[in-house]
Amino acid sequence: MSDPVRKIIHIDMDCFYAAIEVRDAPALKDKPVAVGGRPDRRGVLSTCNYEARKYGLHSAMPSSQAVRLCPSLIILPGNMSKYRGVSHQIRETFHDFTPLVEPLSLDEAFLDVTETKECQGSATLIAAEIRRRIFEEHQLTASAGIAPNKFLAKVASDWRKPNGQFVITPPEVADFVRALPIKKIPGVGRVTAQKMSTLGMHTCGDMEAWSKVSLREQFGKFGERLYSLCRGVDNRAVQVDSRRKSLSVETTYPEDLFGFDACWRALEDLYPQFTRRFENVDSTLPVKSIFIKMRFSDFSITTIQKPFKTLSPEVFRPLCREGLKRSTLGVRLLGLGVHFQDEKTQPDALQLPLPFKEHFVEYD
Ligand code: TTP
Ligand code: MG
Repeated sequence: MSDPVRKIIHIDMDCFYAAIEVRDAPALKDKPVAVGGRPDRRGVLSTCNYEARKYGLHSAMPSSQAVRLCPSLIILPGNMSKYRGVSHQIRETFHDFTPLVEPLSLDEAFLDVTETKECQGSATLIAAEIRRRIFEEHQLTASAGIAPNKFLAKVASDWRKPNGQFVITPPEVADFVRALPIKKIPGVGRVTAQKMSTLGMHTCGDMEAWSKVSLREQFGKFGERLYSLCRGVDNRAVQVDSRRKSLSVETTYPEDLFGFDACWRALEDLYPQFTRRFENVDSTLPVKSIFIKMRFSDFSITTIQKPFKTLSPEVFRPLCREGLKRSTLGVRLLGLGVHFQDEKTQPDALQLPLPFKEHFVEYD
């Protein structure tokens, strides 16, 4: 017998950190507001409200560029413990509807409500009720996607942002994915999208014409996943015990990198992105090891790791040297990150200092 059709909700808070700041300082209402680092200290925006987005501002934009585009921008330093507190309370609300909750970061989670009896078992009504409660209890808005799997639910939660929800019912899946631009697929970044475009793939419908073997040839292991996703298929379960095993950031480069200097410069550029993600992570697990990932031009991957002692850009330097010894080919992708300790082992292992704490989902 085949499994019943699942009902998955993806909830994502709207401009989460900024929304909390505006809520707590009513004078900021209707003003462009960001949370992030100072423009004079090479800071970047963690996020900004929708008022600021009208000026083209977005997460990870250098704050100096942001104030040039929007001189009236108010940048606040942020308060992680407050955001964490709100996040945990919102999760409690999710648990009133299902035990199957998988938090992805402080402001996002998947819920499997296939067996939920509340709201006549309607996932659409459950999502609306959760958003209503979040607003009533926290004066914050959330957006939701409702679909038969995680991939589509995540795409759908972006469809009516902010403060909206969008449902994709099973009979609508085929038409929806056929028209879906490939850059909406989580894990497809700028470089991959560009490559797909040169191959004539602009929508999932275009990609459907490709065989699994050809997609694998072009995109490595990710190609196999793309084969399923472009058909709207994603069988991943909502994982309740989603204690993070690792956290990393990675980039595919428009041109292959050759030699230590080029790779090292690229890794130094990646490092601040890593620390930012770390700050948003909700993990209290200690770090076990640090690692670098390299994908060469033939798509082979190598990972170099060593036990964690301390965290700084410099500790990744010998790993970079080691990785480059493993191939003479150009490097098309670099990643760096940490593995977390299994909770059962070494409970007294080192904790990371506070500036380096959680969040990131890798689809690749
Ligand atoms: P997002 O959900 O990506 O963004 P958002 O909630 O601010 O806005 P949206 O309405 O588009 O969902 O991220 C959630 C929080 O994570 C965000 O408020 C701040 C933090 N964050 C960073 O610190 N750095 C980043 O690069 C990103 C993308 C998010
Ligand atoms: Mg959000």
